[in-house]
Amino acid sequence: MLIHTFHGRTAAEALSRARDRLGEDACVLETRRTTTGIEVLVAAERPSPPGAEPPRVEDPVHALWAALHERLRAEGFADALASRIAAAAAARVADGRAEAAVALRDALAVWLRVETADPGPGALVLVGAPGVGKTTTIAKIAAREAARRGAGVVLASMDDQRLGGLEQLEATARVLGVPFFPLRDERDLAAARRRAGRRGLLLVDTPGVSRGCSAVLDRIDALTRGVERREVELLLAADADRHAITESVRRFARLAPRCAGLTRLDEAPRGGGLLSVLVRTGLAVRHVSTGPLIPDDLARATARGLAAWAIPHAPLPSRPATAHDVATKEPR
Ligand SMILES: Nc1nc2c(ncn2[C@@H]2O[C@H](COP(=O)(O)OP(=O)(O)OP(=O)(O)O)[C@@H](O)[C@H]2O)c(=O)[nH]1
Ligand SMILES: [Mg+2]
Repeated sequence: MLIHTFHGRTAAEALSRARDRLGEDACVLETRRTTTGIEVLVAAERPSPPGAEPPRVEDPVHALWAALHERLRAEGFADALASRIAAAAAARVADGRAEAAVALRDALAVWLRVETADPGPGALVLVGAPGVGKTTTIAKIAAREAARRGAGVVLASMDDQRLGGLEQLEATARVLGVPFFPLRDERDLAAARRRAGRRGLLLVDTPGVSRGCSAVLDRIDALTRGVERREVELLLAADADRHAITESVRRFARLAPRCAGLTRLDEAPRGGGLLSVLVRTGLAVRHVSTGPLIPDDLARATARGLAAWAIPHAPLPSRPATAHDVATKEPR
């Protein structure tokens, strides 16, 4: 892949030059304002053959839309969303009001929903596919909520199927100095809820629900449905593919998740697939996890932070996300 730079008074003019020279394969990486106009950084798979007829550019804004659309597709965005975002961004980029990545992020952020309310008081139940990061994330949330609230945080786990499932969280609870309850039946749940108190927060870890394993889902639903002020947060792993994420949203829909938590942002090579599913399903995001460390790698989601994570300034090499990139600070 070769990188070229083109100048113009406007981005449309610079891009038109790029298209004349490199043809439709050219992909805009960046637009920058300079003292004399706009500079466009363009990647092309191969140089145009010497003497080749330059391709005609009929509409520079359309050409810009096509380049932005292509770039979003390369970041994993679904076609329909990529079209809309590129359309919203193209006009701003074409007349020099914003550079490409900023215009795309702004256009994407409008479509993303975030849950700004803190969890609780009540019970927060974390659910998700096996290995998505439920136990790690609930431990991070417990550490943060214990620091924020001071008291009234209780950890509980329904994960008695996996060897060591309960012990893992019990050990975390000991370190954090919060009570822990294994949940086998309604009586355990009622006791844990009482311990948290009316204004407290009960955090419930659940076993992973595999595809087609509705018995585990039934058990989670049956046990937690009656608990006062239940909130379900569905964890989605950012490094899973778009179809697996869509299937996971469908699988857990019957628990009526209030919001999603996103894990493994640090491991995902591209973010477009995940965000496309979120936009299509209208799920709001509350927590984002950017690494395995407890309690460090957890933050509250912001639409702009998520957009910046999914549309990096330079698509190659990919840049690992940090909690700082994708989040705001927890409210004190
Ligand atoms: N890189 C990275 N690793 C993570 C993240 N969250 C969790 N992990 C790791 O992923 C692995 C699985 O995490 P768990 O918290 O046990 O996942 P789980 O959903 O509880 O798994 P099951 O209970 O078996 O369904 C562990 O090695 C965690 O350290 C994250 O955001 N980024
Ligand atoms: Mg677990």
